Formats: sequence, C-alpha cells, structure tokens
Amino acid sequence: MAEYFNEPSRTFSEYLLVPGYSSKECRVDNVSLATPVVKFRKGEESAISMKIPLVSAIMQAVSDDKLAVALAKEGGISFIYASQTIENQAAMIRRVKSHKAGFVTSDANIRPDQTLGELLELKKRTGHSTTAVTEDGTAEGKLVGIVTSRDYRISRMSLETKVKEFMTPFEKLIYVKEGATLSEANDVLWDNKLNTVPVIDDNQRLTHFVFRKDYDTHKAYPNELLDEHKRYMVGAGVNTRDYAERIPALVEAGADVLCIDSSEGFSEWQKDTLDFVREKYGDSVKIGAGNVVDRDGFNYLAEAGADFIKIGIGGGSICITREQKGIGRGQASAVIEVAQARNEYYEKTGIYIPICSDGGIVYDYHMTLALAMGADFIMLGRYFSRFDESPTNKLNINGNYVKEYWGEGSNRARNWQRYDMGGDSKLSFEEGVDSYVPYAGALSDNVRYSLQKVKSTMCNCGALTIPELQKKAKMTIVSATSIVEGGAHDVILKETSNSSNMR
Ligand code: RVP
Repeated sequence: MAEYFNEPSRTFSEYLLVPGYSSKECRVDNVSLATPVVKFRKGEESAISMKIPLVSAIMQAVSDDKLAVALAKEGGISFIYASQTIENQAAMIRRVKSHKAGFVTSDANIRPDQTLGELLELKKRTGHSTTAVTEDGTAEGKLVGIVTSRDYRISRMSLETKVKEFMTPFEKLIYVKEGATLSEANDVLWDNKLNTVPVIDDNQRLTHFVFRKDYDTHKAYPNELLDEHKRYMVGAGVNTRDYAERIPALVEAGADVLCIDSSEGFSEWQKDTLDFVREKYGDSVKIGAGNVVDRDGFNYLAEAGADFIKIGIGGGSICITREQKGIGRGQASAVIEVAQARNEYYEKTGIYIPICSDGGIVYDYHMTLALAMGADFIMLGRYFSRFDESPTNKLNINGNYVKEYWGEGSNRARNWQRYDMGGDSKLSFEEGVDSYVPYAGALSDNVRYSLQKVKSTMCNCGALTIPELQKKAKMTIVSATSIVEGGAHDVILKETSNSSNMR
C-alpha cells in the first residue's frame, strides 16, 4: 500500500514566527548572517562559507557572470547556469574569476567593416555610448579603434558608412596596459580629460575598459566574498549527462563550488556524478546535489557524498512540475523534514551537511522562515531575475518596466538534462513557463533591504546568528482567515507601492 504523510504539504505563507525574548544586545547591527556552504566535521569549519545566506538559481534568466560578480560583492554565490555549451559556461566562470573592480569587460563591440547603421542598432540594444572596434568584433579581439557619439553625425552621414572611416583609430587612442592598477588607470583618465580608457594586453587585444563615471559610484562592499587569491567566488551548475567533460572544464576555469542541477535528485544518476568527482578529485572539488523533498532523499545523497543538499520540487515561481507530473511537496514541509534528517545525520556521524531551500520565496519574510526551519542558505530565481544585473531584457509593458524570466524546463530554455530520466536527449513536455517579473533596480540595494528585514525579524526572535535562530524560533501555522489579517485590511489604500516593493 502507498505510504501517506500525516501532515498536509505546507508552504511558507502558512507559517508565522512568534517573537521570543530579545535582550538589548539584539540589534540589527549585531546580527551575523554567515553560513556554511559545504559539509564539515563537528568542531571544524566549513571549507566554504558565505557572508549572507543567498545563492542565485542555476538558470539562463538569472545566473551569468555579471550577476555572479554583483552577488559576490554582497557576500553570496551565483551558480552559473549549465544549459549552455561547456565552453561558454567555463568562459563565464573565467570572467568572474578575472573580474577586477572598476575594470569592465566591454559589451558593445563592432568590427571595422560594419556600418554606421549597424553601430546605431548596437547602441540602441546596449544603451552604451562607447563602442570598441575590434578586428573580430568580440570583447577580447585586437583593438583597432573606438567610437563614441563625437565620432559621427547622423544627419550628414550615410548609414552605409563603414565604421573604420569614422572611428578614432588605435594610433590616436590613449590606453593603459594590462596589469595597471585601478588608480593608475584613473590617473590616465584624469590627466588626459578622458571619459573612458581601454586596457590592452601585449598583443593589442582589448581586455577591459575603465570609465570615469564609475569612479564616484564605487560602493563599499563590506561583505565581499573572495577566494584566497582575492578573486570573487562563483559556483556552477552541472548535469548528470556530460559531467565527465563539463566538470573538468569548470574546475579548470576556477569554479569554487559545483551543484548538480536536477528537478528531482533522488536518483542513481546523481550518485554516479558524485562518484566521478570523488574518484577524480577526492574532497578537493566541492559539489552539492539535489533536489529532494524528504528524509529518504536527503539520506541517499548524504551517503552518496554530497557536500550540500538542495531542497525543493515544484515550488519555483515558473515551475509547473506539480501540475504536469503530480510530484513535489510544499516547500515548508520539505525544508522542515530535510532539516530534521540533516540534524539526525549530524548526531549520528558528526558530519554537518548544509541544506539549501531552493525556490518559492515570494516575500522577504519567507527567507527568514526558510532559515528558521533549518535551511543554511536559500536559492532564488525570480528574486534575482528582477535586477539590473540579471542577463535578461528589460522591457516597458503598459507603462511598467519588467524583465523576462523563464524556467529551465520551458520550451525557451530547453534544459532537458535537468529533467532527464534516461532515454531521449530532448524535452518531452514542458515543466516551466516563460514570464515577466517587475523590474526592481540594482541587486545591491535590494539584497541589503531584504536582509535588513531578515535581521530585524531575527532580533524579534532573540537570535543573532542563523544557528541561534534555528534553535530559538517558535512557529505557528496560520489559518486561512488570519492570512487575510496579515495584509493591510479594512482600510482604503492610498497607494500600493509598498506591497510591490516586497515582491
Ligand atoms: P523561484 O525563486 O521561485 O523563481 O524558483 C527558482 C527555482 O525554480 C530554481 O532554482 C529551480 O530549482 C526551479 N526551476 C527552474 N526552472 C524551473 C522550471 O522550468 N520548472 N524550475
């Protein structure tokens, strides 16, 4: 006979935290959100820990190198998406590892034989006023010139005019050589009254730009997450199909931590992938596995050697797995049970395996609930997709700015490896949708704002650290009627900006 769970499958919005005693020590400034990422033995420290408990989802619409840098600056880790070629994914990892604050990889590039018309198109698409002219039109090509709006006059020139005819040629450019510090590059900008200066290597290949406008906007990043060589930390998704080629390429590119990306991870495929890593690299390469939603799934992946275990099936904002296949579990129930299994495993073996709650965060307070229920960190897709730094288009629809956001199981992403159960190399049916999300501005501002709320609630619970929150949290299930009471009610709202802000 089938096994039945006693509890219904519950999600975050069905719970509330009940405040505990807070001493005068419980101030937001005193709260630490530091958290382990990979397993460790009792009495030891995790080889990788983060300053904030947030990672970005392994998705095309979320985690590329740009978002990875922005999140590492705030203290979290991005897992660069795996549904792309091994070469492209490794290149993204390399770009994060070689990123230097103030040195920007050029994303508006053109060849000298292209036309003014094409340049104007490019400018419209990227919004940048400085375009690099490289031999092959790439960001790393041999630099042959630069175009800014001072170089052409649309009213007097044919759209067919070749870029090489009006660009400022390399011979007339002031540049700096690779290896220069940011302060040296800034001196060149100032001394020569420039707005931008290109950085080139010994073969005249473009490596970066340094912009005057970035000088003042340089922010303080007290939580920056750096490796031992002072490079930003970054993660990468892998799948259970091409791991034997993909993993070595990602490790070589400098990925700090890997994660098997699968919608359902309680499977032999995951064990094979973990075995491959242990045989080839021992414990030196760190790899998480998942997703699971119960004790059995956790125990299987723990025994198989996962460094962390990810929880969640069907709770993602773009996910229709539950509708399509009838599998999954409410995210709160899943986190609560897996956290219990993690604690039992720790008691039994002395090994602490961090767990990550993946998907289904709608309000900022859901983050606090996930942590209180036992998650060590949280993976978010929709949340990060709304920011400037996510890889997708920003559009204006009916007067509102939105960004695109689509699931890995949608026809748009066609990430069949994530949903693979053996058999054909294709996506048989969709498990995700293509959507818009409200545009929300810069990652830094939003993450700081959200975490301020998390810290504030932790203070209400008398907790200054995540482990303390997990010990002290008191939680209640809310009735359907009290959920109504939780929002503004029985008043006529003047404006709705506050609630849209929270999402
Ligand atoms: P959310 O943050 O609620 O947008 O959820 C993001 C998570 O949803 C991802 O980390 C992943 O586990 C899951 N996902 C990604 N694509 C799909 C899909 O197409 N069904 N689901």
